[in-house]
Amino acid sequence: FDRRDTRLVLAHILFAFLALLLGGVAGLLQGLVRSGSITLPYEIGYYQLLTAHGILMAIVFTTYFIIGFLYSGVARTLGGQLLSISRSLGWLGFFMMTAGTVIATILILLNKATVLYTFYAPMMASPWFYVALVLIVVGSWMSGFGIFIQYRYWKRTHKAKLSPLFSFMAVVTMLMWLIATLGVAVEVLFQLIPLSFGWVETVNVTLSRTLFWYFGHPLVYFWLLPAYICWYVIIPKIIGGKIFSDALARLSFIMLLLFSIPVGLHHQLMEPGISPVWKYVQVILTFMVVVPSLMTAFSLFATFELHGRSLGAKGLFGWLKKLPWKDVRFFAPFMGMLIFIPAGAGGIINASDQMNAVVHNTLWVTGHFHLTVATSVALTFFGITYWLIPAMTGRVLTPLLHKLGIAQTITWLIGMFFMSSSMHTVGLLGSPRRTAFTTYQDHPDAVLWMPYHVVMAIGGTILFIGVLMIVMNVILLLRAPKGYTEYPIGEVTETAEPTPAIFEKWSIWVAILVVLIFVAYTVPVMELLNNPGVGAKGMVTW
Ligand code: HAS
Repeated sequence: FDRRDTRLVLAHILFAFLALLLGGVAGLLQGLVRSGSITLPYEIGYYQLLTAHGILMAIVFTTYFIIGFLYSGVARTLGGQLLSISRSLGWLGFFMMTAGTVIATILILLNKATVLYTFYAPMMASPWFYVALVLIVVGSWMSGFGIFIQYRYWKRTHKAKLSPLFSFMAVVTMLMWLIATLGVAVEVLFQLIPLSFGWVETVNVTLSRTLFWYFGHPLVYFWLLPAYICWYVIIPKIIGGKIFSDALARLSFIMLLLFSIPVGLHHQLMEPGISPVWKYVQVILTFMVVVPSLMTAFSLFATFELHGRSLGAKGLFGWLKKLPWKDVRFFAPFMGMLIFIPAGAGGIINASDQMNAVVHNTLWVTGHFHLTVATSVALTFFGITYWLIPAMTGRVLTPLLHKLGIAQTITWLIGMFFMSSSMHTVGLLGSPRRTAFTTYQDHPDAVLWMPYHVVMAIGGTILFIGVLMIVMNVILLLRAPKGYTEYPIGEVTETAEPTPAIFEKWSIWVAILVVLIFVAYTVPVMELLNNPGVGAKGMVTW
């Protein structure tokens, strides 16, 4: 790697882990408050810590890690180094996002932006918090443009050639991000900033939530797709196998691009003001977005099984024994995949209207996203870190680091088992999400929830140890002995069918996506704009 590229990638990855550490402290504390184990000093609020936890972990850790990882893979697969314009855009993005993150974090710590990571109206932060969000979003666009430019240049200089799978997937990820963030940009610029500066008296609250979820659902796929890049492209190489099918992998990414945006209303199924017909349409589209994940599962099983059988594995599950269990680069992401099976099943439950009525706004939902983003995605990102840092810095992943990494993964799984299973269970018993310690005047139902909350806090404490372990491992990786570590990029099996060129006809996919978005959103948004009953004044939270 070019040293200048290493610097850019490392800056993103290390900033991500700093955010994980700070977010972890906030997460631990809010978990202990929720279970009634501690009371906070200096008038620090539960919701304040919850906001810090959500923003630092779900937005900052993920976005920085993703951009760093994508830049590394784009540099590696598209010419060996970044174009100087792409690198400059990467740095511009980094500094804009960092300025935004620092301002937002300070405001949250000052209790002037206690609006949770889903910052829609009517809750209202200091206007500067929204300005900070603009910096974060526009900064991430700059990084996206850097990736697009590198890809365009490669395509122009390699006429009629299929782009490397990694770079294709990186482009899909950033394209989806760009189109999805338009919704939140409109919300911030036309609703939240005018409301918080006092330029308008009221805003249309349901519209604010709809614009947020137009962005909020693809946000979760923005986290997932880089994990899928690792599962499709990196893992086959690490286990010594091959990618099952390039065409299938690209098709699943195109489907994720098309169906991850016009589905935001499945977060608003229980909300009045939106007609059931449009909720129904978006639920159908939600079930469409499940299909590429099922294709991913199929492809991964095929990769594992074909590889195992090529090594002589016998019986239905004999291939499992041939997987490199002692290699943390495989072990951590594999555990992420395994957990994604129940996590995804939980998502399908959420998306089903009647069952959503049971789980919506309960701790079940919190359990769902701690399995998806905080386990499947986080463990995959940790698994990537173990080879990415040494590959970028010219160091080796020692046997000791493999062991420490596996210990970290197991700690994470144990913590998450306690935390997430009690969240799912107590959610089904009706315990609300996002509520500070309360027994609702000793109501028998609420008293019944308390033991689960204590188990959640125990799980959260184990997870915090997991955060400390991964941060320690990152430091050890930076100081590992000098040497060579491979950047693992898989090859496709010889028997796979050729990839149709249509997958790279971006204008077609973007046009279909725009049509789908208009179909899914035009009428509900028109209805909301014409509904005067949904205006509200901002609720100042500070
Ligand atoms: Fe979700 C709420 C529906 C996936 C994250 N979701 C959330 C929230 C977050 C989140 C953060 O419809 C809360 C937002 C908030 O604060 O209010 N979700 C879904 C559906 C899916 C889904 C249908 N969610 C995710 C992913 C996330 C994520 C991924 C983060 C990364 N979700 C919902 C709904 C709500 C929701 C409702 C709103 C709830 C409410 O009422 O508020 C699907 O995409 C899931 C599809 C996944 C699968 C699994 C495929 C399995 C694979 C692994 C293969 C394993 C192998 C290893 C090969 C079908 C690919 C096997 C080895 C062996 C040895 C067996």
